[in-house]
Amino acid sequence: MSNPLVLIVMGSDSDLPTMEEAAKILTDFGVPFEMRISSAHRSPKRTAQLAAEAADRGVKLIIAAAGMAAHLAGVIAAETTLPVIGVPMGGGALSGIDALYAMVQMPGGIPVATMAIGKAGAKNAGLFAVQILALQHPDFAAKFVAYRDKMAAEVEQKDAALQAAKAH
Ligand code: RP5
Repeated sequence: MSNPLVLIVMGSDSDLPTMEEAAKILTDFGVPFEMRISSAHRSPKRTAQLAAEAADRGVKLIIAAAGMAAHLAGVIAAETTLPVIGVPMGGGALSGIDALYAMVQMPGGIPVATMAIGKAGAKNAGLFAVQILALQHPDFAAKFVAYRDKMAAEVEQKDAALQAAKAH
């Protein structure tokens, strides 16, 4: 995509199935985004360059996903003044707790808005990105309100189905 508002960077192609959850949300809301694979450890120079150039390309925020010793979001945050949303990947010997701790424990001065581990975090990263963009894009704001209303209606429907099943 030539003019992405959101840049999704992940440390490995093994993160892609999880990060598709963020991509799905951005696609549903009509947010232009770009997905890249770049590692804080395996390709540090390219990662730094991606982050440093993002703002000049029109990107408004970056979603960074990594597992294990997950430095990607912090490294990216250090190279840009754009807001960075971090998604710790599950898996590995410590099931994502390692990535969560690495990502969430940023030293004061360089924030990373860290989401939950895995697919829920990836989905919420997409939604959080929409919320930030909605501050300046009324169309995204309207879609976000509709999304929330739909979610609430679905819960009510599920409750109604439960009550109906119990009545039999
Ligand atoms: C991290 O190491 C990646 O973000 C990935 O979650 C994890 C494992 O990478 P692979 O060995 O599967 O490429 O840098």
